[in-house]
Amino acid sequence: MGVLSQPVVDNFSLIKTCKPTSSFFTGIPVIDLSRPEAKTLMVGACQEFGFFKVVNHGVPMEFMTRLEAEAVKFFNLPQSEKDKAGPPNPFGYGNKKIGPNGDVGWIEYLLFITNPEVNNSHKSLSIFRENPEIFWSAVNNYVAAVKNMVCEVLELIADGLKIGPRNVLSRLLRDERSDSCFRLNHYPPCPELQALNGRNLIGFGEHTDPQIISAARSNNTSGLQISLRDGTWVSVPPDQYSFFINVGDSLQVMTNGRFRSVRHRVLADSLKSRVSMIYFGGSPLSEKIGPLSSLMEEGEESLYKEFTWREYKSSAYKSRLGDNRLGLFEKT
Ligand code: GA4
Repeated sequence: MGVLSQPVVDNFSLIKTCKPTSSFFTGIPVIDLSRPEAKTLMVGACQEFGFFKVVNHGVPMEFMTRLEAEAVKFFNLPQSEKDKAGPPNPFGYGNKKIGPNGDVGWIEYLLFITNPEVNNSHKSLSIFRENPEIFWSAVNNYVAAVKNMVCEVLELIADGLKIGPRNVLSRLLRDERSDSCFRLNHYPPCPELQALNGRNLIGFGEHTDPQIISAARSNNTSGLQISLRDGTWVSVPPDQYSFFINVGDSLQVMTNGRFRSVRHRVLADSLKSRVSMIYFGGSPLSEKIGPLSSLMEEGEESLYKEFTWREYKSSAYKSRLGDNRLGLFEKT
């Protein structure tokens, strides 16, 4: 893929920078979905990192390349055309502004709900009126395949945790009321970066994902970083053929803190465009998010107050990106 055109830079002094970090981290667990040890390795990875890479995932490469090409086509449109698909409140096209509370980054994106029955606002995005079918079929094929793969991951996790039923987690994503969403991100190259005394520009600031689990695929450009248990930031080597899975806040709560909702962020590159596509698997809005009873040891108490996904989500949308959103729900 070629380098995409750059959106006009009005003011990037608002966008944060960070110190350059070392080379690629080589310790990210790689899980082969076709191997019998996958479930055990996954549980270990969710406890230690809240993050792992999946290979042999069964999602056709063609779905990834087709959707990437559609995304590139969209992000290459003139700014005035893209703006017609915004603002993202919460779904639609966004440029630099992330969420409703003043966060900004070196990014433009499209955000969608994946269950149009829940909210079909995105169908009316004017930008797609002329030839929406090709775009939506690329999105729908990709999302359906990734959702299936993520459900398989959640079933392996249930097996690995030795809890039943096997679909105790995946049923939440398969539910037609599942409140899942999907985003296409474009991090344009930022040549001015070289002038920042070697500092890096933040594309998407550090945060944890509020949902149960997320699956990200990007082109071959680096930028994603995760925070390890000791707080150090490490760079994830890009791999366009694989998926990176993140544990979200909801799964941390459902495992009563056994799994770690991983803090992550994306840094902009001075020369290369980064395009990523992320599926966020969330539960139905009315679902109570709490520790799975089958997992709790005798006498073990929940670390969290009771809440529904609706309550957590509404609290998340009142927060800043980098806030510790679960903090409000921890028992004192
Ligand atoms: C982080 C995970 C997903 O990208 C997202 C983000 C959402 C947004 O971009 O609108 C949020 C962010 C995310 C967490 C806190 C709130 C909401 C921006 C923000 C400041 C789509 C999501 O569900 O939560």
